Amino acid sequence: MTDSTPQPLNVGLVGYGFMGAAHSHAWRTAHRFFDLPLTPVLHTIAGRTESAVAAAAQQYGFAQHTTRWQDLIEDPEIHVIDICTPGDTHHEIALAALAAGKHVLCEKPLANSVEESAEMAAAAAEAAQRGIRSICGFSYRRTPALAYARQLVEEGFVGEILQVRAQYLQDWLADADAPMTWRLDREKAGSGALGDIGAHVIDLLQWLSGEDIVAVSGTLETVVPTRPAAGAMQGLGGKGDTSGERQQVTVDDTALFSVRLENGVLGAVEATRMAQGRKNAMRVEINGSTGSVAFDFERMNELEIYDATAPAGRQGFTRVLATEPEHPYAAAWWPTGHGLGYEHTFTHEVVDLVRAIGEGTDPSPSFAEALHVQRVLAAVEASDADGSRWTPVGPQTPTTQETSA
Ligand code: SOE
Repeated sequence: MTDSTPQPLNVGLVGYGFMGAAHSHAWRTAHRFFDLPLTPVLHTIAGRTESAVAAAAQQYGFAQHTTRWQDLIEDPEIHVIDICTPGDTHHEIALAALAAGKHVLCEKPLANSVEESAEMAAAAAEAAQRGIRSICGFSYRRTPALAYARQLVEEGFVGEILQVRAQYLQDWLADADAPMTWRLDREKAGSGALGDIGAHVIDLLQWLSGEDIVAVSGTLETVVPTRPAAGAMQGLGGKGDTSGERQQVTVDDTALFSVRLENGVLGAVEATRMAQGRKNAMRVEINGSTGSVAFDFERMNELEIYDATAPAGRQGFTRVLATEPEHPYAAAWWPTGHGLGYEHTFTHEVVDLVRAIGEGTDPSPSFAEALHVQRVLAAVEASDADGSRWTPVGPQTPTTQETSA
């Protein structure tokens, strides 16, 4: 009788913030809801501060913890390195992990520059020849409704794509006294809304349409140039010390840009953390000759579809509840209509990575795909730097009251 128990897949995770928590939940749940060829084990978590990483190990369920990420690379028992730290550390950790023969899950954006991303993509391609798998954490692709939207586009439901648009609207920085955080420091984060949330919708537009973005024209804006030093709260939201000095924000709060897809289609993209009232409104819409698909993450279990081939009297956007067995990933969870959450997209990301490792295939999005997202980010920054070719509208034409005064 052969033992069919799946072998353990020991995970070393770097970072214990928001993404560390989300990824840990994914590693804990993936094999409990999906049949996997390997069983993830929360082996060791690494973080800079002994007390914080010890607490995270306890809270997230890791057997061990360390303040040196290098310990994970050097531990022969660890099979996967999961990078959940700010973008300025991705390059060093990923290159070391791939060289050591560890599979890698790296949060988005891949790195803080095209140069770093290109080196990571080259290292990942070389490692794949040695059976080492790597994936970049564009987790929204694994929202059932969005994965279903991609199926519809691939099947030709929308017909010829005519136009695309995407928004990623948050408001956790709309308060000018929201404190400084690493996400507002270019050295740590690489960019602001553009790379943090804009990267998600850039990836989604390319993935859903099947077309790379080949040109952009854009503008970046830092709406609030200084902020109070970080108080008790770090990260998203919370109040800083408003009595003390204010520190310089070195990234964008808002990014607005047009995109040209490889097939010539035009699109509009907006990413902002100033959209008062919009908490995590990540929206994407694909308009085609025979139909449209539209998604809003704040209603993440729903996909709106428009069938332009339906009889005229019955045409209109239909709200599809993406909780049927026919919808990607949905069958593993609850009966129809019960819905999933943000955290499930990370579980699905882990499921696809573990299956790829077990089957010896390369998961998507690859580092090469993530490198192209990085190129789009850099192109938007370059477009903004050249003044975005703003055309002044010209002097206001006086109203009749003004002329008669
Ligand atoms: C902050 O804007 C953030 O946590 C992003 O960094 C994540 O990638 C996104 O999923 C939610 O918002």
